[in-house]
Amino acid sequence: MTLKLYAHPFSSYCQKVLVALYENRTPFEFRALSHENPQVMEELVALWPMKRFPVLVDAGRTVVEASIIIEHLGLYHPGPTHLLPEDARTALEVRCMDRFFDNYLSTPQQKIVADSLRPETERDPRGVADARAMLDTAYGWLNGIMADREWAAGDDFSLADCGAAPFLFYADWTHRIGSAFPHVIAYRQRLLARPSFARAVDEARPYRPLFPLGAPDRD
Ligand SMILES: N[C@@H](CCC(=O)N[C@@H](CS)C(=O)NCC(=O)O)C(=O)O
Repeated sequence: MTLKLYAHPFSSYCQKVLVALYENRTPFEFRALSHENPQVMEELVALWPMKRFPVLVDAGRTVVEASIIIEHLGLYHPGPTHLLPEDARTALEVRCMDRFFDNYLSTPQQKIVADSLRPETERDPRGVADARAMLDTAYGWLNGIMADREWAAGDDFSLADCGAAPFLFYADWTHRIGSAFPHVIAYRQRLLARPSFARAVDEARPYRPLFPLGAPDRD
């Protein structure tokens, strides 16, 4: 086995890569980050001083950033599910949607959660209000896009859906997707029913008590 993934099962960006690995049943070694095993965290920091995860090591080569890891898997370990279309123009739409989910769903969602972990005196209410407003704007835009699409970039499950799955999952827990956005709610349900993501969600269930805002009793 050449692949090692440094990751935590409850992390959204790690789930993004896990969905890609599970889609193609790609074998890998899960280097689970945990307080009980500081050596794995030390390995991660040595590989990637940014201390962000997931990080993939493929036969000694370090690959960082979830989207790049998924593209790397497609190039070096392809499987039946092509997460990046071969046609460059179709691939551009996939990458555009992937950027949308990272920048306008995950980033504000993480901002809200990270703020809740700060001491009261170091909180940033304005930043949190802006993040909530951005999530509402993102839900509205995505609702229009998903009105006539099954998956984020059209008919085929892609890289963009790998990120959309965990990001919409946690965004809804953080800032509820209102009934004004039925196409986003339906898309989130389709993602939850996708076996690759359902597996990632199930594997992360034991960690739900760790969700800083309190995990809702659903999903
Ligand atoms: N741009 C990175 C973001 C990765 C990221 O933010 N990962 C989170 C876990 S979901 C993390 O490393 N958190 C640790 C920290 O913020 O210290 C990617 O696409 O992989």
